[in-house]
Amino acid sequence: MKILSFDIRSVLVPLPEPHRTASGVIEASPLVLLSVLTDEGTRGHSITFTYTPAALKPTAVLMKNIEPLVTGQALAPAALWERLHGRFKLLGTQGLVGMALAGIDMALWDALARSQQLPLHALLGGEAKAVPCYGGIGHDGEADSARAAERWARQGLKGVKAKIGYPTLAEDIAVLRAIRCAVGPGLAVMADYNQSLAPGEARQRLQALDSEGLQWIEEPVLAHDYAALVQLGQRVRTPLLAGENWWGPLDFRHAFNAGVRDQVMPNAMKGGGVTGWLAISAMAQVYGAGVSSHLWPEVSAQLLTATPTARWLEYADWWNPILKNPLRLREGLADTEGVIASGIEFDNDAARAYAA
Ligand code: SMN
Ligand code: MG
Repeated sequence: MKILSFDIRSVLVPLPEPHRTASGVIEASPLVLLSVLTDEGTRGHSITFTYTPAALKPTAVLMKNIEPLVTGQALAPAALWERLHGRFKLLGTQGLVGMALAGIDMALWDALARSQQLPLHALLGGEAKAVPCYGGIGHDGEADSARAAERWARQGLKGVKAKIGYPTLAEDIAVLRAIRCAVGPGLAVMADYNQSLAPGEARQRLQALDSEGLQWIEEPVLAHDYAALVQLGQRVRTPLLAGENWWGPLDFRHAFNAGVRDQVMPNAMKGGGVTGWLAISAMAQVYGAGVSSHLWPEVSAQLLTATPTARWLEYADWWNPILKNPLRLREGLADTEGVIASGIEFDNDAARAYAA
């Protein structure tokens, strides 16, 4: 089977509610929707979330410019990943190039699984398994964070994750306690600093949070300060988690080399698509590290199902408006039963309505 062409669309999908982060408010998801067509008529789809509208068109243009390197080639995603990454060694495969390559890789794997009418996890050799899901909460203060947590709990999610890193530790604690109060003792509560602390302050704040019963504390310090993360992990009892900002298997290798052991959280796009995820998953398996996902719920549900050390899926409904069949949840677990490929198929009317 050969790859014929790309269909690339850019959309801006408004969020149900603005998501406040330490680096600004996300009001809409800038998404590149890629559909690859094969000479046997099979299509494969992927979503590339560019975080900021400023990166939307450049990412779409990059994908279009990479199309001639892919068309006419056999549908062999892992081999193509290797070849394409080879072609971009001089420029580097982080940032927009990495995002475009990952979007292409995810669409090719989707096409391969769809051509065999298999769920992606089955194509990868996995068997159906229960992956617990949690919902994210923005930098919303005490009352609104608690309300958001309650909504996730009502939907049956098994955990909630709050963005913290308020001006004071007291405010961080107040938000986390309000959330715990809202969801009760049965749900996992996670906290995310989004890289906002210097190592010294991180040590003080995280030691104080050790008695809050958190499932994990995410990205307390700069994502690429692996040494600080590992040192912090030796002084804090709560598990630490990072990985959503690590680019491809090589950044994960650096993290494991630095001593990260307990768990990691790849992002299906920054991690290098499906092919990158498989390398990361294999490393995590060798080191005995748990793997949780960051956004990309549909493809991540499939990937975690095929990941030996899978832990949690980060659920988000932001991209549901442009999907025919968004990821289903059953009692707080990702429901991949009956899903073909990654499950991603675009609602074309919606894609037109949100065209950027
Ligand atoms: C996050 C980052 C970027 C966009 C949304 C959410 C966050 C997370 O770090 O872990 O969910
Ligand atoms: Mg995070």
